[in-house]
Amino acid sequence: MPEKHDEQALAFDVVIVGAGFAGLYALYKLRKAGFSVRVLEAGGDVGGTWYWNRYPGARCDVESLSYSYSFSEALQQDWHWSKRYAEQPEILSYINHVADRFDLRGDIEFDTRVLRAAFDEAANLWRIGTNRGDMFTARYCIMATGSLSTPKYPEIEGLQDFAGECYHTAAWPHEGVEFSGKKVGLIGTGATGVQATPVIAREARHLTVFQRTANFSVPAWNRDLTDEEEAAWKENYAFWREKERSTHTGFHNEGGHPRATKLTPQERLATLEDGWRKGGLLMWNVFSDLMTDRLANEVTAEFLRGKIRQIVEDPATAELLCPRSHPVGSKRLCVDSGYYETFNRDNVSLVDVGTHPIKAVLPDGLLHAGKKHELDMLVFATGFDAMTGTLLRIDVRGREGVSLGERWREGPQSLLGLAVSGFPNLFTITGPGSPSVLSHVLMAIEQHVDWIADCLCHLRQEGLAQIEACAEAEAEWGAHVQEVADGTFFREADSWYMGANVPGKPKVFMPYTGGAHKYRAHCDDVASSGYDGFILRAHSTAAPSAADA
Ligand code: N01
Repeated sequence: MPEKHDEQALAFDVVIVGAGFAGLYALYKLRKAGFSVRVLEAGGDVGGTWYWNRYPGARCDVESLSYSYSFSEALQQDWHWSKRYAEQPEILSYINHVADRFDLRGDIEFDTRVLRAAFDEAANLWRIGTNRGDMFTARYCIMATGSLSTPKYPEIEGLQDFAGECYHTAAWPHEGVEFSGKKVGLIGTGATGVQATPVIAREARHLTVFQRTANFSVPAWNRDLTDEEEAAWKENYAFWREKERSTHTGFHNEGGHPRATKLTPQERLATLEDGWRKGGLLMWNVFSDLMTDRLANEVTAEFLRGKIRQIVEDPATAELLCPRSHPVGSKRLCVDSGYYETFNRDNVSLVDVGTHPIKAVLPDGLLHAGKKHELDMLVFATGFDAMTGTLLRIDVRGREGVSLGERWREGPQSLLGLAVSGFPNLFTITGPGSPSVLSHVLMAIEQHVDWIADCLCHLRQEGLAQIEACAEAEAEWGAHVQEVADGTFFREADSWYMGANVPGKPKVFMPYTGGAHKYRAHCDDVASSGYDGFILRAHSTAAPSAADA
């Protein structure tokens, strides 16, 4: 560990912010390529999302044999996944195993939150300040800060006055939470709330779920993996990885889905039943035109509403759980384990807070529609300031001291979700404008890290000092991202993809919907063209000119 405040000891080729899946792989890759690297991590250990989100029922909705690093064949072969969808503790053990296996911890500073990162033009360095009073310097700064890493709390009067226990699912106590004998109120019915509800309901004296918007959810049918399934992957990992890289979403089981409009009503129903039986996110692809054809979407929505009515015994509760405000898939599809069944329990009630919002938090409960709900515990499954929230909480300043917050006042602008004009030698992993959260995110992370590592090697080899996104190319890419999203139903939901869950946040559709496979090919073309759309400079200069390009 370097001596604090020792400038020499805090100078690196690369500083990476975050030690989740992205930061760890970036450290591994760049260190192997011969760069000196330091990772700064706010948490007490590795894991990112999987370090913080320890709420009951937390689980991955991408199949575990797929949701793992592909960069090491030996790692793929050695690691044993127990379930079709891995639960949070198992994923965190995997991440810890990776950190130990590749000896990564020695280059990570834990409990270190980055507060500011400023580009020093004269020195051609990033100066990165932390909550511990240290100032790191690096030629390159990589933000591996995650897309869903700043918890969002609800704006409800009296929140601070609650006298009982109060938790956000994304900041869950490491020692766990005791629900038994308690009256628990859960706010939020997105992917997190849907996972937590059945588990809390089994333990609590009473669970009240406060629902503002009903969401579509499909069963995970989670189960133990068989030896045969594991062997089938392990014998052919290279094949499965190639398959993942060739699909729109990065999922190995995507492809060959029919257009609903080409099927008879009976065939559509059979396809939907098959999708339900298989379960999981595959339902997002059940029809290839689900996100572009109204009939395909409405047929699927009605099918899913029918399933809710079959499962939930009380008709009024079933109707309340039926989503109507948005097309299927325009908000992240939830994947559950007994969510709808939970509302048949005597100790569970559902309260609609969409028609009338929660009025106030009281010391011993919630006030809603003139009624007091007495509670011992409040659980917020209220999501995140997604995609930009964590980046903008850091005071990032590029050339001429311009802040990222100012640059993104009207919404994020980024070239490929990788770099921002005016911020040389700064990279974002799975940033806005890349497929990131709409794809298999580990694939997306590996693709970005590989691209950045190749880029840094190229700069080193060519003796170049800087790379910066060109403003015109950035604007062109941003327009393309919006245009592709316009051709889908994604904009029709007030989702976190749109920034709609955070009051005052610009409503801009942030991820790239054009397909992970096409995006990957485009990034490869950019690199092989000599970084078309980027400005490469031999020396640090002030403002770029056309002659630099
Ligand atoms: O967050 P969300 P999340 N009063 O924003 C409600 C990933 N993920 O943590 O819809 C009442 O989706 C809000 O209501 P509304 C996945 O990508 C993956 O659940 O805004 N309610 C909504 O119901 C996912 O999409 C896994 O009207 C309030 C909920 O809180 C992303 O993380 C597991 C409220 C927030 O839902 C985020 O999911 C879990 C208020 N004042 C998550 N404010 C995997 O399986 C907010 N809400 C890998």
